[in-house]
Amino acid sequence: MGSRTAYRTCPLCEALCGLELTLDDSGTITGVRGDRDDPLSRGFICPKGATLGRLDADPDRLGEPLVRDGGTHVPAANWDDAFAVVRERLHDVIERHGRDAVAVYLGNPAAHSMAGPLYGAAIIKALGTRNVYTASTADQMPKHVSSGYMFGDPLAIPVPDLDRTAHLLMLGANPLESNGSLCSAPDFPGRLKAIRERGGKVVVVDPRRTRTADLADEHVFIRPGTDAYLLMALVRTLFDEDIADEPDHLAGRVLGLDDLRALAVGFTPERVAPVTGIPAPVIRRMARELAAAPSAAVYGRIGTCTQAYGTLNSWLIDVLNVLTGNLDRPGGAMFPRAAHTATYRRRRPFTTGRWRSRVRGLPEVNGELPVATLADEIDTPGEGRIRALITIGGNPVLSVPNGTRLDAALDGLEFMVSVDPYLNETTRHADVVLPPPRPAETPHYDLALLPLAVRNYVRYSPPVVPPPEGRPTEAEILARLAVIASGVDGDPAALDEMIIRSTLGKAVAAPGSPVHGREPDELRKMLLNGGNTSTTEQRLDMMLRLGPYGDGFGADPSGLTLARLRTEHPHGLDLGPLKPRLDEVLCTASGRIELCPPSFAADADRLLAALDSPPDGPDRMLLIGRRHLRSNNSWMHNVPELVRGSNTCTLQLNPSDATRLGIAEGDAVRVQSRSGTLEAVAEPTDRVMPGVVSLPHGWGHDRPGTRTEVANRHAGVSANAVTDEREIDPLSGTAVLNGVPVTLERATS
Ligand SMILES: Nc1nc2c(c(=O)[nH]1)N[C@H]1C(S)=C(S)[C@@H](COP(=O)(O)OP(=O)(O)OC[C@H]3O[C@@H](n4cnc5c(=O)[nH]c(N)nc54)[C@H](O)[C@@H]3O)O[C@H]1N2
Ligand SMILES: Nc1nc2c(c(=O)[nH]1)N[C@H]1C(S)=C(S)[C@@H](COP(=O)(O)OP(=O)(O)OC[C@H]3O[C@@H](n4cnc5c(=O)[nH]c(N)nc54)[C@H](O)[C@@H]3O)O[C@H]1N2
Ligand code: SF4
Ligand SMILES: [Mo]
Repeated sequence: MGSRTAYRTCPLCEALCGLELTLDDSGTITGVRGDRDDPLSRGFICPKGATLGRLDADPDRLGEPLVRDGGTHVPAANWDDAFAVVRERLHDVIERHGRDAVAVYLGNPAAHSMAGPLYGAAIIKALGTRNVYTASTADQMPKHVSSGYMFGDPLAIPVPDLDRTAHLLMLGANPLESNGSLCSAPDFPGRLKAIRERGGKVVVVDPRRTRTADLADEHVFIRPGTDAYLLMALVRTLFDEDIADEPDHLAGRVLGLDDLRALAVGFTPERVAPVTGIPAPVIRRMARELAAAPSAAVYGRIGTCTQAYGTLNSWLIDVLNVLTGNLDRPGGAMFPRAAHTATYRRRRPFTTGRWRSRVRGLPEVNGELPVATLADEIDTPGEGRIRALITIGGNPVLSVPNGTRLDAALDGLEFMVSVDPYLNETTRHADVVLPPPRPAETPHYDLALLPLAVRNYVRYSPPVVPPPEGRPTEAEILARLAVIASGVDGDPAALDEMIIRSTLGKAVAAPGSPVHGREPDELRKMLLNGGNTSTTEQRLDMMLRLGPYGDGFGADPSGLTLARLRTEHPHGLDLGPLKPRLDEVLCTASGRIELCPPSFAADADRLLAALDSPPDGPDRMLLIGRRHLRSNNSWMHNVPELVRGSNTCTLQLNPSDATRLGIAEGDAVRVQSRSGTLEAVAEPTDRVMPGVVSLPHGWGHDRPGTRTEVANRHAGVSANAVTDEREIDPLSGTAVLNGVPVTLERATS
C-alpha cells in the first residue's frame, strides 16, 4: 500500500507545533512526527500531537448528525433534516420567548479552529442575544480586562519574549505540562532551558512544585489565591527602594504612576508574608532581581487568572513589566504582530458593563456574561430566562464551576444544539448534535493564537484529506447556523460574501489602509484568484492581504497572500523576532498606558480589606487544579495511549495533612465544599504545600448517555463538582477555580 506525507499545524493546544503526517491510500493517518522544517517548532512534538492519528480515527467520533429520540440519540436522515430540526425548534423558541432566550456557549476548541473565530461572531450577531458565554470566563478573561483598561485593546496581550529574556518570573503557569498559554511557544521547555543556559534566571511561583518548578532556578511556594498580595508587595518594594521609575522608552506615555504608588503603600512585604506564605526578605530579593536584570519578563497564567483577584493579578503583572522598563522592549513583555490583524483599524477604547446578567446582575465583559452564571440564567424562572442553547466545541458540564448544577439545568431547556464531534457529558443533553469532520479533513489557521506567539510567524494548513462527499465542513455548519439564527433562509456562502463586502468597504475608506481609495469590486475579484477553494479561504486571503505583511492587493507585490503562504511556505513562515510596537497598539482614550485604572484601584481596596479578615476554620484546605501533559481539558480521555500511566485523576495532598487526617495513599477521600461533594483517591506528595489539595479538571466520564468508550472506562471525578459558581473575580466575571475552600475526610466504604 502506498503512503504519502503531508504537513500541518497541530490543532490541539496553543503551542502551534508543525506536524509531519504519514497517510495511507485511504487517507488514514499512520504516523505523526514533528515537522523539522517548521521555523518556529523545528520538529518539537508532544505526546498529544504524536497521537493525533488516533484522535483522528477515533471510532467514537461522530460520523453523522444525531437527533434525540426520547432518551437516546439516533442518526438524522441527512444533514438537511438535522438543520431543518434546528431551524424549526430555534425559531419556535425565539417567537415565543424572544432573542435573549437563546444562549450561546463557545468552548476552547472553538478558539483553536478556523471556523470558530470566523463564524462564532456571526452566529451571535444573527441571534441578537445578550446571553453569550465562552470558556474565557473560566480562563483568560482577566487578562483581556487588564489589557483593555491599560492599553485600550482587550486583545493586546503582551507575551514574555522567551528567547531573549534574561529573567523570567512565572506565576501560576506550568508550561511543562500545558505547553504554554497566552504565550505560543513550541518547545516551551527547551526555551526555558535556554534562558538558564545563557546565564538568565527562571523563577516559578506556584503552590505546587511542578515539573516547571523543577526546571527553574527557584521555586517559591505561595498560598493559593494570594498572588495579588505578592505582586503588590513587589510593586511597593520597587517604589520604596527607588528602583522603579518611568522607563526612558515609555517617557510621557504612562499615566497613574502616583496613584499606583499610593495604592501600594498598604502592602509591605512584612504585611503580606503571613498571607502568602512567602517571607518578606524573599519578596524584597525577588523585586531587586527583577529590577536589576538586564531584561526581564513577568508572566502569569491560569493559576493567576482563575482566582478571586484574577484581574488585579493580570494587571499587576504588566505593571511590573512597565515599572521595570520591560514592557515593549526586547527581552521583556512584547506585543506580537500577527499577519492577519490589520493595524490601520481604529478601535474604540475598552469598557465593561454595557449590560448586566438577569439573575445576578453581573456586568458584561467583552460582549460576554460569566459562565459561572449560565446555570442561574437557565434554571431561574421569569421573563428573560434562557430556553435554548447552542454549544460549539465546549463541554461546560465538566468545565464550569458547579458543573453538577449546570448538568441538571440543561435538562430544563426547551431546545439545545451542539456542534461537537463527540456525544459527551454536555452534548448528551442536545436535541441535535452536528459533528464537524476529522482534523485531517479540516483546514487550520490559528486566528486566536498567532497574535500570542513568541516570534512573529504565520502558517496555513489546508485540509490533508477532503471531507467525505456531502459532509459539511465546520465552517459550513457554523455559517448555516448563523443563517438560521438570522431568521431568513439563505445561502451560507452569502454570509461570507456579506462579510467580505463589508470589510473591503471599510478598508478602502480607511486612511492608512493599504487599499485606501480603491474600488471594492476590483479587490473582491482578486480574491477569486490564487486557488482559494472556498469563501472561507477567500476571507483569510483578504485578512492576510490587508494585514501588516500583506501584499495590499498588489500594492506590495512581494507581500503575503494566502496562495503564497500555501505554495511557498507549506512549513510556515518566520516573520522575525518581536519588535517594539506600542504606538500601533495603544488605544486608550488618554492615548497613554493607564497604569492605575480607577476600577482596579477600587478592587485593590477589597484586596486590602481582606488582608485583615482571617480565613475561616482550621480544617479548611484550599483546592487547586492540575494539568497533565497527556490530557487536554475534558476531551482527550478517549485516546487509549493518553489515559495510561500517570495521567490519572488523583487528589494530591501534603503528607503532613494526610497524616493529620488519617489518610493513606490510595484511600478514598471525601472532598466537600460549600457547593458540592466528590470522592477521589488520595495521593500524598510533598509537591503540594501543606493546606493545599490538587485535583485535575475535565474528568467525570461516568454519566449515562455518552458515547466515549475509553473515557468511560477511565472516568475519574469532576473537580467542578466542588468549585463554586458563586465565587468570581468581580472585574472580569471569571470563575474562581483555584483556591477553593474544601474540607477532607477519609471516606468510609
Ligand atoms: N496537557 C495539557 N495542556 C493544556 C491543557 C490541558 O488541559 N492539558 N489545557 C490548555 C488550556 S485550555 C489552558 S488555558 C492552558 C493553561 O496553561 P497553564 O496555566 O500553564 O496550565 P496549568 O498546568 O493549569 O498551570 C497552572 C498552575 O497554576 C498553579 N496554581 C494554582 N493556583 C495558584 C495560585 O493561586 N497562585 C499561583 N501562583 N499558582 C497557582 C497550579 O498549581 C498550576 O501549576 O493549558 C493548555 N494546555
Ligand atoms: N476546575 C477547573 N475547571 C476548568 C479549568 C481548570 O483549570 N480547573 N480550566 C478552564 C479552562 S482554561 C478552559 S479553556 C475550559 C475549557 O472548557 P470547555 O471548552 O467547555 O471544555 P473542553 O474540555 O475544552 O471541551 C472541548 C469540547 O470541544 C469538542 N471538540 C473538540 N474538537 C473540536 C472541534 O474541532 N470542533 C468542535 N466544534 N468541537 C470540538 C470536544 O468534543 C469537547 O466537547 O475549562 C475550564 N475549566
Ligand atoms: S505541544 Fe500542543 S501543539 Fe505541540 S504537538 Fe503537543 S498538543 Fe500539539
Ligand atoms: Mo483554557
